Amino acid sequence: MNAKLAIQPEARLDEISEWIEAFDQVLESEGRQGAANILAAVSRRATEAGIHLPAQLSTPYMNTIPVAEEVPYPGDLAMERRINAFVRWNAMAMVHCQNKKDAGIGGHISTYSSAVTLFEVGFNHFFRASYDDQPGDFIYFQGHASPGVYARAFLEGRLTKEHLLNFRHELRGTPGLSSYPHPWLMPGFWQFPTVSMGLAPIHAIYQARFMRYLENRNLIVKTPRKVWAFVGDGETDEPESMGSLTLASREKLDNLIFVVNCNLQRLDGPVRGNGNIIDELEAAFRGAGWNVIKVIWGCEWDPLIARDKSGLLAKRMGELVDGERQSFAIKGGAYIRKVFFGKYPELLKLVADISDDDLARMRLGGHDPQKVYNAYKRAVEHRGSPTVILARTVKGFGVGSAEARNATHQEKKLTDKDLASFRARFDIPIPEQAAHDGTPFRPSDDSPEITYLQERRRRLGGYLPSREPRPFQFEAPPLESFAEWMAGSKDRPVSTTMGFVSILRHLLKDANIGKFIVPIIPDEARTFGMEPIIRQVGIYASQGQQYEPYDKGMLLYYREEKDGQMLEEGITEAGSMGSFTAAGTAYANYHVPMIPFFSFYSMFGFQRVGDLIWALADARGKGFLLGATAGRTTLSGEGLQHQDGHSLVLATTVPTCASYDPAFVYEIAVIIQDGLQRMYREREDLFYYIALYNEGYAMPQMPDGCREGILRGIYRYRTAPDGKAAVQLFGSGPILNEALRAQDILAKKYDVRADVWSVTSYNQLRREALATERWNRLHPSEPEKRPYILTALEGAEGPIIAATDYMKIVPDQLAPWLAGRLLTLGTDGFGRSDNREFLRRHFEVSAESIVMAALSRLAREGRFDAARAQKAFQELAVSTETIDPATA
Ligand SMILES: Cc1ncc(C[n+]2csc(CCOP(=O)(O)OP(=O)(O)O)c2C)c(N)n1
Ligand SMILES: [Mg+2]
Repeated sequence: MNAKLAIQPEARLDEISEWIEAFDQVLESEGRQGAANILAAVSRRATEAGIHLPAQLSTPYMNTIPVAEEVPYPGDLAMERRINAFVRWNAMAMVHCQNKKDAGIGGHISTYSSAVTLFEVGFNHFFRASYDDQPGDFIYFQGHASPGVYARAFLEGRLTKEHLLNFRHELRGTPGLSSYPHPWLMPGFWQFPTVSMGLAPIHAIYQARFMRYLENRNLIVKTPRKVWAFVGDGETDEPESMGSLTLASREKLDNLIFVVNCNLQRLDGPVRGNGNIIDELEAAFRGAGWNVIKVIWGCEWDPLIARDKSGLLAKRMGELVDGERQSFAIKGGAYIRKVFFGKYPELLKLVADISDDDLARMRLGGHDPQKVYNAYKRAVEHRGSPTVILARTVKGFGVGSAEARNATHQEKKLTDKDLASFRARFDIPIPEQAAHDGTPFRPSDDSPEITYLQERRRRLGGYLPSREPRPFQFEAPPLESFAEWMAGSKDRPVSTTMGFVSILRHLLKDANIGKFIVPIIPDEARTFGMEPIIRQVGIYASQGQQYEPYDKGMLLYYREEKDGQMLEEGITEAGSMGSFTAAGTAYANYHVPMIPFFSFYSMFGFQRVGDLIWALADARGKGFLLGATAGRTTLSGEGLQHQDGHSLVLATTVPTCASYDPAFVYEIAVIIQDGLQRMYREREDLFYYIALYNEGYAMPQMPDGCREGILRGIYRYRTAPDGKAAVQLFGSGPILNEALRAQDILAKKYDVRADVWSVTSYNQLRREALATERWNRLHPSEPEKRPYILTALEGAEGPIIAATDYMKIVPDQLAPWLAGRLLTLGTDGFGRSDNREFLRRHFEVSAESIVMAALSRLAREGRFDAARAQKAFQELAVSTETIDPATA
């Protein structure tokens, strides 16, 4: 019998109570562990008998930690309550004042109002800062709670009143505060950009994993430090929030603590009006192997729960949907009595001696420091898996008429009445004037509150958040050490991907920097020919290799090691970006200059994980992103979803991303060597995107004098065979070969001379030209400067035909400086499954198409016979009447 049984607790009640009694006796005599063992054995027996009980992933709607197991609060509760009141006030005041001054400037009051206790218990008792050589905790703060973090820093004396009064005014000559956590904007303060929902959770998981990686590779010492992530309950709907939970449990990341601020609301309304977000999250996290701690009810509920012998209170707590729970926070004590307790007459008796006002004041768990403290303590002490704390709070807690309302998220200003009630509710001890105006207020340095707060932080090592990059020693390998790749492949066909892999293998052996390199791969190593790297440095496996790989006898066996260097992430580009970001910011967070090289299928890069790349830039991340299998016509066979013709367009949108489209392996060597130098030696905050292709061809020797051109974006690769060129051909990536073939055809068949240029980066050329042009615009009385693109093209005449395996808009970026000379061929439109020859013909980027573009343009300029040009289309079998590939 395999059917699932429907459990009917009412059936055979007598017999069931006998079993329960027997169990109670076992519990008493054997203790909790003994009772658990017996239950597990009975459950096993039931399975053997073919009985399949429904999986039990959620527990009653109660606190996970029973009162009897709580420890007393170690701090001065009354004092901390006053400090909370000050932080609350200032967080509210900074948003309130700014919106009075500058209507519509925005900011959030409600998110932090619900999170105050969650943050403050952490600040006063748990969050460890780094001091001397002691590394601190990492905290991912809920982005919309930033006013609270600023308000605390103000009380700590790290920020001034001027800072608070310039919240969201960053461009006024006085130091302002950025809206949300942005290390780019406040590099000494924020460590982690968190405001794009879902990114903090995934980043925190991969950060905790990367911490273990560094420990297991002996690059940092092992410490009990933690990664805390404060997450909104609405935020858990983002796939990135929940998508990597099993990695955290699989890797036993007990250095990771999620705190989900369960105020049951998101921006528009309830997170699960008709359901129950806490139960849902409990089941998901528990099912994923996390330690779950629910903090639902505050201390005021304890005596009621203790007196409830009928179990009805627990039943009532669990049977509501979240839409109903929201009403209890809004409608006051009489309503709570009538609707919550009144459902069962027995429950009304429980609260008979409690006034309506007191009923309304019964706190939820997330607002009770005692409950929050105990949950944090358990989480910190827990071993073997990550912990999630599901803390029940009220959105807009204390924000007068906005509390728990659907619109509370957007509330920016309080009315006079709300201000007064806010102050009264939290008993905020501030002067009358500040209270009336709603302006920031800080007690004096020697006040008991500030003294207490400073002492707590002193004991925990200092202030948080704090981003403190330190100088580090770094020797980039000199260009000469790449001689092998400068020399060319001696006619052997090699792809730029293969060339890159061999450069990476070389770097991994480098005595100075080899150990800092982190190769990251999302299940694509074989596609890129990276198997030798698996063998060379091993795949990081925190458990080591617990099996004998079947291919152990082979040279390139699948090698996993506890101190393996490569991160084989499986099929998750988002997760790989999590690792890339952790590694690429390790120079600041761990003071170790880790150098990530993340190679991925380019089509599944920028357009899939673009927001994570943006956050990497915000975090001042470094490293190399390698968009392999690049190009809409070079990746043959795969078709529409695989062929990438636009990553370079997206790359140019990220201000700190230097992007390149190299044709030859020596160009890659030059770019990587310079990148290491700039990012790690000169400590520029930028990262690289390099397009890598899988077409093999002979790699030439590096011509003299082209290093600067490679780095700046263009150099003349082959001048016209004899005589002065009438036309200039630009090519990038493998399409450079098409330009070279076109150069031959033009010379031999049509007696037209052309120069061929390798354009390694239209993006970099445009940025430089824009910067130069801006300078010229701002300095009309000074001699004009010339953009590099014009200096490089000095003396090169005639039309310019630019051919690329990317969209036409990539070369077109230079149009403003090329005075109508530019004609672009590119791969706009959806890809197709076919081979390179047919793809290039379809997208009109073949050598023949380049020739025709040149002749056509020369004919229009009256420098080539038009009829002859028209005839040449037939000679070269270039169709003039096919459908435009851009719309095909
Ligand atoms: C990716 C993304 N989408 C949308 C938003 C806009 N947004 C900001 S806060 C918010 C609601 C947050 O709700 P929740 O996570 O429950 O946090 P709470 O404020 O309730 O604590 C939304 C939709 C965002 N910041 N990021
Ligand atoms: Mg919420």
